[in-house]
Amino acid sequence: MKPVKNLALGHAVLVSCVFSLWGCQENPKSLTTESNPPKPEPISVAAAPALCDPPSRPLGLAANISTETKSTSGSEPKPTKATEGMSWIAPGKFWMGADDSTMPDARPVREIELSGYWIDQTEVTNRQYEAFVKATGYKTVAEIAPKAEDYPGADPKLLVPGSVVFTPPAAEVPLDDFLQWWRWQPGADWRHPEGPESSIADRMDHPVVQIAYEDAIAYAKWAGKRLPTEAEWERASRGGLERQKYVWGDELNPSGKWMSNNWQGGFPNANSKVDGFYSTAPVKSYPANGFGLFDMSANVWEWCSDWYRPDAYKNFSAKDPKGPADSFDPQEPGVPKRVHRGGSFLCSDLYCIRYLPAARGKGAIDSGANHLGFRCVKDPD
Ligand SMILES: [Ca+2]
Ligand SMILES: [Ca+2]
Repeated sequence: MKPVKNLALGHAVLVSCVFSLWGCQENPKSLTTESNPPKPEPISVAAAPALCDPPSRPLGLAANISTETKSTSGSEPKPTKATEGMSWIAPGKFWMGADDSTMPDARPVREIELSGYWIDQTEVTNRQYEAFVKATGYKTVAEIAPKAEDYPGADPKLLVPGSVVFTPPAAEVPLDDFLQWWRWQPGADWRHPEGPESSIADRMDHPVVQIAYEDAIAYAKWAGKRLPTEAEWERASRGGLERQKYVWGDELNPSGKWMSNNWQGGFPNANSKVDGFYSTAPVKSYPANGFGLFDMSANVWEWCSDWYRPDAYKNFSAKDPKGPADSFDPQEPGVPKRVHRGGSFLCSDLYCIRYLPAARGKGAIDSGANHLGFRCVKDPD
């Protein structure tokens, strides 16, 4: 199979983004940690960076929980080989979004009706992605060098295959500069999530990462599936609960347990791993939600098919919304972005608390990272 690299954007957005963020400096390490950094404090939405997006506080929604509107029509289609490992989400309505001032892009809260669909119970794993690559010979975006003609003025030494990798600083740093913990890493790709010296050999049941949007699309087509819309993803994540803070309910640690793989301790330098994992965890390491779905909160962010706009919900269709017709991120105008959902192992109460069902993320379509993967959905026959 011919490697897919036909998006005009290709690596352009990522690399140009990286270049612009680094001020086109040849040595991004010149952006060093302050010798005496102030104690980190949650930063404002306005100051939020692009890669982890706005931090926010817990939703604080009232506990007057109602139950999701159940399906009133149709019966569950019979599982087949094609839907193995998937849960059926029956036709029905749910409340989408959050009335929270720290997440203005999740407003207004809307009642949305969805047709039924199947959804993967887990994030796509390295084992599953390897099967796809072995069957097709597919090469991911991160494995293909950017073309010099696409990057006038770029340092040729940086025009090599690679991706973005989280790298913790040695000490506390101000939280308004994500270049303190993100770096461009030549040789980073899905087989080498943190760079050429890293491996997935002991992570075959972890979610695949370093996946750009077109890499997720290519897998989904091969599997006879597609990416979820944002509405499909959010309804599935809520597991039948309505307006609760977390995908498992309204309490962060029921019975003292951590219910998802996020980040505890000081961000970004001191992960105490109270939940058991520093970076990705094997899928199904935490309890499933009410729909039998795992890791709908954190572990890795997941691509959705919607273009990202902060005002998307205002114009959502009441039934089966597919998202806006184009993309606009005020933080990076001109960079086409699709929606990410669910948060990741980097989500912290101190920074980027977005392992919440209503929280939205977004990313340049050609940009993978080592905290970004996906899962698929499938329409009934
Ligand atoms: Ca963790
Ligand atoms: Ca996830």
